[in-house]
Amino acid sequence: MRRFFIPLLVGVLCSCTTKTTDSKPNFIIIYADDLGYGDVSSYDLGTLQTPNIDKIANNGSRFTNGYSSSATCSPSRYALMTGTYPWRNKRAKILTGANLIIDTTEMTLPKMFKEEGYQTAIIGKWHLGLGDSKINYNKKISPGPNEVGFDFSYIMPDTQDRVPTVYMKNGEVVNLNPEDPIEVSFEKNFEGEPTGKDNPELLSMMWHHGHNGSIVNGVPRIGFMRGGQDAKWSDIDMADEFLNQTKKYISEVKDKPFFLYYTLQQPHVPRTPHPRFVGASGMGPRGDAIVEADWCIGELYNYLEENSLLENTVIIISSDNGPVLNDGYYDEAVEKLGVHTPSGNLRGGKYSLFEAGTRVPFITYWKGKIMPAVNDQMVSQIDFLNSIASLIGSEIRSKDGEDLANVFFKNEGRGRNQLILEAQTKTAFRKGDWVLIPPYPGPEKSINVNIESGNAGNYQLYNLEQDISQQNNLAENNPEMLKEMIESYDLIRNGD
Ligand code: NG6
Ligand code: CA
Repeated sequence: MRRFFIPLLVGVLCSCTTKTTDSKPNFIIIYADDLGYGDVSSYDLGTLQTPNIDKIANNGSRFTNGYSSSATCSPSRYALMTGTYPWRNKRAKILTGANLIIDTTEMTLPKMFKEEGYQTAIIGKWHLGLGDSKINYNKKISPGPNEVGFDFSYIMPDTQDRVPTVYMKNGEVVNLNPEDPIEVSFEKNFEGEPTGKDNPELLSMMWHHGHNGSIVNGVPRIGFMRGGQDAKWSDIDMADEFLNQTKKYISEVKDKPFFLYYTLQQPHVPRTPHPRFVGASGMGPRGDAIVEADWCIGELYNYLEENSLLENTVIIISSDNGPVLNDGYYDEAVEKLGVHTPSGNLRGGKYSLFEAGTRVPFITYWKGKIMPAVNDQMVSQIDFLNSIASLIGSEIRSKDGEDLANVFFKNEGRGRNQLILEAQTKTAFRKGDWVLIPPYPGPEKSINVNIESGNAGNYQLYNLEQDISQQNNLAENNPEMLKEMIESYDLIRNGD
């Protein structure tokens, strides 16, 4: 007996303290910004062509009922990182120069990966806030991505349309000259600095609403900035910069499992495709920026293939929220759209409680492991944490996520039965094929962005199986279903 006991004990101890990482696949989540359900051509709902995403989608699982958690950016990103509904966190709204909205004690996707022996990185847009007091860009800023689980971060702090227009690497502004410190304000301009509002003659892109603060590279931004001249990014080179950073990162870490969160800036405003993509779509800068993003994804795919990493890397592609055309600049997105339909056959778009706010392109790919299929199960980005944890052997589970590892990575089994959807702090509810939108005050359509908000005086109830475009409100004629939906919705919203 004794002879067997000791090796067994050693074996048990080893498995608890040092986790084996040999067989663990790498993970890359490619997260686009404002890419619509109809913007990816494999979905066959629009006319824009995205051949590189299609190649991945057609050889992996292409989800037709895949959701972001919110119809705007920061809340969706918060939910993806934490597996927690954004409406539970009062600070999970669209951020502008805000502090970090993830508690550093909270479990996150990258932290889970780290516990499993992974190396972790974010390259691209962050938009979850930085620091815990007034931000000083001239010093190392903490907490940020590195304090919530990323070993390496190379980020745009908020969005491309907000100051400061600088990259940050591991908490520090890249290329900052200490003799030319950065000052940032979202309240008032710095004396003597031109703005989009007062100096239209300096602009290469005109603002439509908001976006009339400091001018960088001829583009007016949200907020005011002074100094940091050497650190300012080049907008047209941003896609190449993030792509090159991802390749560099992979080349450095590829011998051990890694998680890379590659968060593209496209096609969020300002849309500034590199000149080699200008005119590529025939739809103006928005279409061209999507073609550019598609190219980046193709380049990354090729890089993985060339380095024999494809077989052991799970690739996920999705978007943080639905599409918008005019989001604050005159950039011909509306005029040159032609017959393309960024929202596909769905109603609404970015900011909206209707389906196109949160139902987004949603693709999982794992060469040789995920058999190609179109999957109609309901899934959400909020489920990534639990599902990936389950796949790689972690017991960590989040508050609101479900373990859909079989659905995501095997194309087997059932997805969610119900899901709360969020748009600008308002919530809707999907259960089965039914969607409930509670009454909300406010305009039915935002005049500036020209998107239906989902606000209405009465309850709205839609059946997506019969009416995917949400044209027929069935609330009045289906009092029992309405009651059932309200009860299920209240149970989650009012639960702890
Ligand atoms: C809004 C901006 C919009 C966009 C959005 C964030 C105005 C008028 N509108 O406040 O242009 O930047 O914030 O988009 O300033 S998101 O995809 O990051 O949520
Ligand atoms: Ca977004």
